[in-house]
Amino acid sequence: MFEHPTHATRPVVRRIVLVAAALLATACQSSDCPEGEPAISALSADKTEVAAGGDVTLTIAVSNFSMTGHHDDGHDEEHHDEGCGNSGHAHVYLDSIEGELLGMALEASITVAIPDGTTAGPHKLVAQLQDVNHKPVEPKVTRDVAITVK
Ligand SMILES: [Cu+2]
Repeated sequence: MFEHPTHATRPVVRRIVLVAAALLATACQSSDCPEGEPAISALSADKTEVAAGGDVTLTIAVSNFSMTGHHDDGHDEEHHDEGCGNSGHAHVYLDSIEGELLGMALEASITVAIPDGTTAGPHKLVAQLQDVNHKPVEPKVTRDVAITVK
């Protein structure tokens, strides 16, 4: 008997969907596209006191987030897919996210310079997760570490 054409075409459609899913998975490895709520699980500085103009090296530990970079870092083009989610980098600000942007961390460690002229006393270095377009990950993920400027 004549079989309705949709019965014959359905397995082909399913195969195309599977191939497309496999290609997407290859273009964006699952380890680079973590799921779940992204977080900065730890933020530490290599020193607690620093002179204005001096350097501080921060170590940023993240969970459910992949440090893949951003759109204009000149590498890692395959990760510049909006659909990848939970990937990007971290901004480091002085005192608050409205404060001066000191640097962009593309990996777990970043050295930033405390600006000349920063007033002596207690300050904070604030790290915030950003997507590949330098937009804060929503809901916003920030963590700070206290430093004293001498
Ligand atoms: Cu950025």
